[in-house]
Amino acid sequence: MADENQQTPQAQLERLAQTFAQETEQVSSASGVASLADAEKRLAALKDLRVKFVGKKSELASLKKMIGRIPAESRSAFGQSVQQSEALFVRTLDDAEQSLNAYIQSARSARESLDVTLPGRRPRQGHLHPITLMRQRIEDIFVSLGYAVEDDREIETDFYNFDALNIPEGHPARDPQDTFYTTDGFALRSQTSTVQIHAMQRRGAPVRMIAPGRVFRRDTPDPTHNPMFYQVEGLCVDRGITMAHLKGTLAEFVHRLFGPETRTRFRPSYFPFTEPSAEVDYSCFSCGGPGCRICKWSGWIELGGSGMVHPNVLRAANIDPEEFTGFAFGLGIDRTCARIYQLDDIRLLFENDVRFLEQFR
Ligand code: 2NL
Repeated sequence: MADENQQTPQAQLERLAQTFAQETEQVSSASGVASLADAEKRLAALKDLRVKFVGKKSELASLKKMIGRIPAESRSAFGQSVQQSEALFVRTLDDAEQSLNAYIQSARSARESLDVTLPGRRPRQGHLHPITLMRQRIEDIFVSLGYAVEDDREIETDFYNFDALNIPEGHPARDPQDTFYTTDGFALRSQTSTVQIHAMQRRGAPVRMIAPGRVFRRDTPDPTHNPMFYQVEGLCVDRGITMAHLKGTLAEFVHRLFGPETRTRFRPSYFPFTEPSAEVDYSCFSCGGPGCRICKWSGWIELGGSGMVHPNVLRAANIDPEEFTGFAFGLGIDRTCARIYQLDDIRLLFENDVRFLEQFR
């Protein structure tokens, strides 16, 4: 400090100019800017330098005040030097600030910029489950034949699951092995006929409807059984309905599903809710008759069960069996699905493995 006080103002100004050059060098060499954060840091440092070198309390400001006390012969030269230094300081600081701001602006816009020519990221698109696709194909056919599509509850009372279907207490089909029961006396529906009983009670006859949906059986899962599966039942009740209507309808159905060359065959059978009853087969969609691996060398594939609605079932739904008759049928959606896609294990449809499912979109 003592040294400094002994310096002449001219020497002091010279030294100040040197210090200024050194300190601004560190922040202003724009080519050395490493990053946006670095540039922002330098800009802040530059503000401090401005206060330090050209601020009101700067050394330069006190040198300016000294001008008046300089001996007259060197006063004007010193005054000019101070002015030149000040102009240099301000210009250097302004230039540095401008180039840092330019750097910051372009770095920010580069960071935020979008290349609109890049290909978009394609969203992974889902697809319908093969059972849903099969159900929709079946629904479309029956809707075009004038049938309504209905659904209803999956948990049922004994009345709808059994009594109304002519399955009285003590009937073997009521075996607790056959379906699932809740602790308060309800049962998971074992066929969608329950939906049709509700619909007949609501709407009366005539009625033409199909009831696709989930049904439950107490089966141990194996390649051809699952305790939960999908079924479609169909029902047509009107005056004068006969077995001929049943055969004609199912023949038309398999024509539309598998092709017009498909034949049907009815075999006598038994169901509590139909009389007479028949199993329905269709000629193999793969070999057309001679036999192949798909139809197990018989030429025929089982479609489902069918028959004329039992008078007791009509009565349970408050329909007079003297006035109305009807036919009904039931077929397994997942079984048909497995056949068409040649799955050797029906459980594959319920494992929700997309690598499997996406083959059938
Ligand atoms: C099968 C057999 C069948 C019915 C379902 C039915 C419905 C009412 C009245 C009478 Cl409301 N019958 N449905 C009739 C015969 C067979 O299903 O093998 N299902 C997979």
